[in-house]
Amino acid sequence: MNISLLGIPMDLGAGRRGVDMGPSALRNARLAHHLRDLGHTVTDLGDVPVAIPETADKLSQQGLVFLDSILDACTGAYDRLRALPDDTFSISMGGDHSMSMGTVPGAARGKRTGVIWVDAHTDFNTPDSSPSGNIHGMPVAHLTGLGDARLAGIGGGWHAHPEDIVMIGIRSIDARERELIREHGITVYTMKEVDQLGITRIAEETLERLFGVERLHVSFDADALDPTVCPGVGTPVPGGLTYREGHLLMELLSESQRVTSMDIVEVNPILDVRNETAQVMVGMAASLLGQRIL
Ligand code: DIR
Ligand code: MN
Ligand code: MN
Ligand code: MN
Repeated sequence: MNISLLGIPMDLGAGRRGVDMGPSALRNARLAHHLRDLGHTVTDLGDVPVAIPETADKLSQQGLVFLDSILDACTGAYDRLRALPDDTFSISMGGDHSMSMGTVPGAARGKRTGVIWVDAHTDFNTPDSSPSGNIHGMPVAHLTGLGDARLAGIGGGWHAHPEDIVMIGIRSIDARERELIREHGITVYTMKEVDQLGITRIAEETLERLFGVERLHVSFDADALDPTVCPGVGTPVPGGLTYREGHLLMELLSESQRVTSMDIVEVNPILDVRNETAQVMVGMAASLLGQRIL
């Protein structure tokens, strides 16, 4: 398979600094090399230009911190991904999760696309519901067309259907965000369901639910995994996916041969221990792209 890597070195959407170094950390953990080992042809497209907090206009507009610069970065990512051939598998390397407002529509290429959101958080705040104003807590709401019209419009009118979104690993939701998730009927597998049902059943149900979509995108926030597995994240929440649960989910999605693109987000080398978090996330990508031991 042809795989394209795109870096979005952005930490404007997160409350803590450092995820702008995520793409470097993932390259350092030899993402391209591991994918080539699996027989893929890998092209690194380099990074999308992203402003830095020191020079960007922080001025929060209607509760949206760094709105203008995040819009520019997401639009840059959207344009790069949109221009790729349909059969190229894109991996977008973040960067904070606000980048997915550009990478998901870019990878969707105008088609009906299922979104598997692997995260400790639902990221379904709108500017009105957000307690922080941090845009990395808002990408999914904007992907469905809610919230700020500029952010919701990044994909040139493409939106995710709420029924095509499945979230896995969830264990942190803000009060008003919970109401929005219910109101819009988003499918959520919290850690309780992971414990009760197990990853195998969740993967089966997810693929069944997303049976009708043409494309399938996995957006993997490193904080979905337990902080003991991925310590290098800005908003760690205890009680996350184990190392094997993360791999099993990727392996089962890989077996389906239906996934067409991926984000790896929220890897924060400043908070990490010897680049472990990037290394774990490279392993997750390898499992999604067909790692076989036997
Ligand atoms: C929180 C934290 N729900 C917010 N969100 C995080 O600020 O909206 N998302 N950390 O990854
Ligand atoms: Mn997230
Ligand atoms: Mn998260
Ligand atoms: Mn729509």
